Amino acid sequence: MSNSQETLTSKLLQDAGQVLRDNDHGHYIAPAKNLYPHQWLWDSCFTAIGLRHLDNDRAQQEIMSMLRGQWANGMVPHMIFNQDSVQQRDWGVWKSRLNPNAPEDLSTSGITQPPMLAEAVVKIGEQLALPERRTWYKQVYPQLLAYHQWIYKDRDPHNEGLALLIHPWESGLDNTPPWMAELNHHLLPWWIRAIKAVHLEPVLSLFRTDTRFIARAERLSNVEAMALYAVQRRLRRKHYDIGAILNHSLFIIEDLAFNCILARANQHLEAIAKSIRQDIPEDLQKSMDKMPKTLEELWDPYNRQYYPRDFITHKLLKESSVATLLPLYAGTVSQERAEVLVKMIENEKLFGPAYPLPSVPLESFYFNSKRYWQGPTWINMNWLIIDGLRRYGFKDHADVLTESTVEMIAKSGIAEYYDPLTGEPLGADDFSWTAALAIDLIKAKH
Ligand code: 9WN
Repeated sequence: MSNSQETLTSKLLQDAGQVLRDNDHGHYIAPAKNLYPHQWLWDSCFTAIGLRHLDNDRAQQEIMSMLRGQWANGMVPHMIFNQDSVQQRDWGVWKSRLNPNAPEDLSTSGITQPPMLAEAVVKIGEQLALPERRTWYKQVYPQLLAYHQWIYKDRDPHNEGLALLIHPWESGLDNTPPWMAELNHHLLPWWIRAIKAVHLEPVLSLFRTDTRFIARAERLSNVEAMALYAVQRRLRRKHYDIGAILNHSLFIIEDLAFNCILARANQHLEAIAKSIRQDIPEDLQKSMDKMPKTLEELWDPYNRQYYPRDFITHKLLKESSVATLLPLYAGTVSQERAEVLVKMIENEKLFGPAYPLPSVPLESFYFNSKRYWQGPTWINMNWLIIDGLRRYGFKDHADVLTESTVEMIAKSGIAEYYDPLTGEPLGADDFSWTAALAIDLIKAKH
């Protein structure tokens, strides 16, 4: 590393630490100021993964704080709401207590997010000597186990070995093309169709708060944003009861990103259980064992890539996104398949622009270098894929991507996402998981 690179890296480490301190609400670290005042599930996990290098106790607290929101049925909600009165509007929208499983003493959303918890627990554990690590594992294991049991019980009703999602927010990649294509083709509520038909979309801006903070071109379109709220209201009408939702909703997807993360989370859960000499309950083990085979059902031999699948029709949803590369992180696919994915990363027309990895391949109809999950580069995706590349033995690719990622953040600042063509920062400033994962990419010893 040259002297100037070293200076940039140490400045980035300092800035990243500062962002985490600034976004700290005491018992949890919010994703960013203004736009995201609440606690989000996978944000807290990514944040803890970086925070462990600065303060491992605080990283543990971040996880325990997220687990306060766990429902009686085991679900870990995707958000715990900030209880300040200013934010009441948000939890008023969810009304999670319509469901008897929701906690009494805090307000949460009624859906989940990708299961990054086990990964964060293990990464925190790596910082501890064996006896303390076991104590930590014992502390979280019952809740972690209950969460995985809930995933399979509620979200795999046909015992397929794949989890289904009921809202794009659960995928964490809110307006990702496969979900948006489904939404546009089949599921827009009549009133949004009517507004579209008479070209009145701009009126919808009146109902949005996010675009007060972030340029409109960098967020979801008005139609997408309203459609996602409409889906949320449908879930609320069903009191977030999965039986009722499955009976009525058509918007049910076996999401690729979520299931790849689940595959890896299962491996971590098994390792945690083994280390503290616990047996995974038989039902859960059976479901988890289905994973390598069922993930392979999402492979499309024609386009030679992985896709999400419609739960009801079992049709692959053939719109490509960065999730296509996440089987590398899952670690369950063959070396041969991993090589196909690596070729896509190398391809300049797909995932290889100047500032990779774009959230949508460049040649996709949906690609827009500034629009949220439809083009920009997100650091959590890079982190997951770097981790997968290393485990499949693509060390050089992992090193190159780590370097380009860290350089981009050092040059452009700690943003929510980045333009993959120019490296320009986009979305919220001082974003927690970008800060935390930059720290981890710099500090983690491989
Ligand atoms: C809805 C907090 C979250 C991330 C998601 C990202 C975005 C929320 C939003 O922000 O989603 O959950 O308001 O758009 O898509 O991945 O967890 O950072």
